[in-house]
Amino acid sequence: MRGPLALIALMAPLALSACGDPAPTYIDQAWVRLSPGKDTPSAGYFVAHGGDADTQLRGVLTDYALKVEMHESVEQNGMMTMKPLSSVDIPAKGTVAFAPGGKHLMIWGVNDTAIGRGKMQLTFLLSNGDRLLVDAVIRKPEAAGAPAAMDMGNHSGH
Ligand SMILES: [Cu+2]
Repeated sequence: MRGPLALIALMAPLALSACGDPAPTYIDQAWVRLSPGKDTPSAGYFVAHGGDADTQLRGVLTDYALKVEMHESVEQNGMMTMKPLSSVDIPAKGTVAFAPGGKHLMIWGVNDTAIGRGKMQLTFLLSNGDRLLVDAVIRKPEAAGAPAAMDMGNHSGH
């Protein structure tokens, strides 16, 4: 009986470290479609990749804008509107895309320093306590390759 017990004793720390170090949730492909006017919000997009465990995105912060909200564009009675999201599920091993016409970030007052650099750091807050720091590329309206509308402009028009 000594053999198997010794083996188990050796394996236990390995199993524990595997448990304590799961594949993390991560964010990539982050970009911001800069609003053409200072008074209208810009829109932000990214892709969240779930790790080994389910989690939720609870919010997004940045030092480079006045305010960030999570929104979803939805069709209601044939009209596109958007509603704020307080949290978004990121299932284990799943992929959640914030993309034009669907979920998006609404970003007010992107600051000139970030615009000059062409990128801004966003902090994604997860329900498991993790904070993910991600650089989002800032695309000027004329370079975004889309008519200046969609997720920008006033809040009713989408
Ligand atoms: Cu919005």
